Amino acid sequence: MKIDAITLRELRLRLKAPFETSFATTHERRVLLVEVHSASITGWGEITAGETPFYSSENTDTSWVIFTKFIAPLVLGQDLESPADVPALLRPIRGHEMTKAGFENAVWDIQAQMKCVPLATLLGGRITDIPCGVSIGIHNNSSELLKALEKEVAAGYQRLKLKIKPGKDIEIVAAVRKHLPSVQLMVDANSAYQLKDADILRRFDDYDLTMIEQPLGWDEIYEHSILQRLLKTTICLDECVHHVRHARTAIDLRACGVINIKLGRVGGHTEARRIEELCRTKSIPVWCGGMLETGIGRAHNIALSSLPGFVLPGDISASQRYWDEDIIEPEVEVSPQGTIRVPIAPGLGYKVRRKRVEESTVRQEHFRAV
Ligand code: OSB
Ligand code: MG
Repeated sequence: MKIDAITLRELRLRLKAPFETSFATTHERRVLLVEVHSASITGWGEITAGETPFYSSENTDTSWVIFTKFIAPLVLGQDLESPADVPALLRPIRGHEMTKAGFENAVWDIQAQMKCVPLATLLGGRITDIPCGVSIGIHNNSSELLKALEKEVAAGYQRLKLKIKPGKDIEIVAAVRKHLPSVQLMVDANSAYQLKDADILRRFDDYDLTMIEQPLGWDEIYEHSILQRLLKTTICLDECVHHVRHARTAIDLRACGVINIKLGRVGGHTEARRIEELCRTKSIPVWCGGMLETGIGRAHNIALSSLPGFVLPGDISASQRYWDEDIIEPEVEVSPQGTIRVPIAPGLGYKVRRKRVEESTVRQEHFRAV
């Protein structure tokens, strides 16, 4: 498939409600969408970088620069045999996984459409209804938090993930556990603790959490291996894992018992599949994380989650939890059992609401092969 042209857009999309983590509060997303044109087919990808460099070094502004100055010139006019060739093509660019993934995933969408199969099938997916959880931002009012959690459980979501930070941790988890004694519950610290906080983190062992996500430094696999020996609760790594070699290091050091695979953070479907396969062979369960994506990023997450290693509920929830109106149709919906049906239409399996995309676009650049 020849890469004939690309359109890069920045969209502004207001979240239905602000989302607070240990590192930032997001009110409005600045999302970059990648539209790749090959002959008469259009594929879509989303760059999942945040607005700030507080989750990872990438952010909307660095992604724009890396894409326009380095990725577009490298890929335009290339004739690819497979989307799995994209990582080698982009290898000269170090890091910037989320930016690369925006392009690579669009190429996967094109390949699935060319073969007239759902993207999930092209990736090797077998799960037809993926289990879903929700990620709940830090709340300042605990009765509001409990109400929000009840609502999610009533909607069917199979597990709750609470964002935590120092000072907003043990008491909150204790209150939630008392209120919802049997729910699958986990916490995500987004690297807000240090090894010297091990005594605090050990107190989570009393609340039957399915896991604690990324308590320590964003690039600290080794210290997580020390912490894991001190905790009963399973550690799940998020920020630390950018490729399959990080995953292998973490597993071999016993730094975690679970890995959150985020498509952007690992550079796209090719690397995500490698990590899924490694984890499956090593009996490490995985789940698909989220980055407050629009429907396009969400559709890619759903396709990825159909792979057999994705046995735990992911942070993939309904469009309506994030947006008044998503940019795809149908919007992503969750069944009363807390599952999302993997679409069976070719490609991403959702239509892009072009009008909504265009209305939300604040800048765009078009690249054409010469
Ligand atoms: O750590 O998983 C995270 C959102 C932005 C940045 C990091 C994270 C998150 C989430 C939200 O937890 C997941 C979602 O619902 O998209
Ligand atoms: Mg996380």
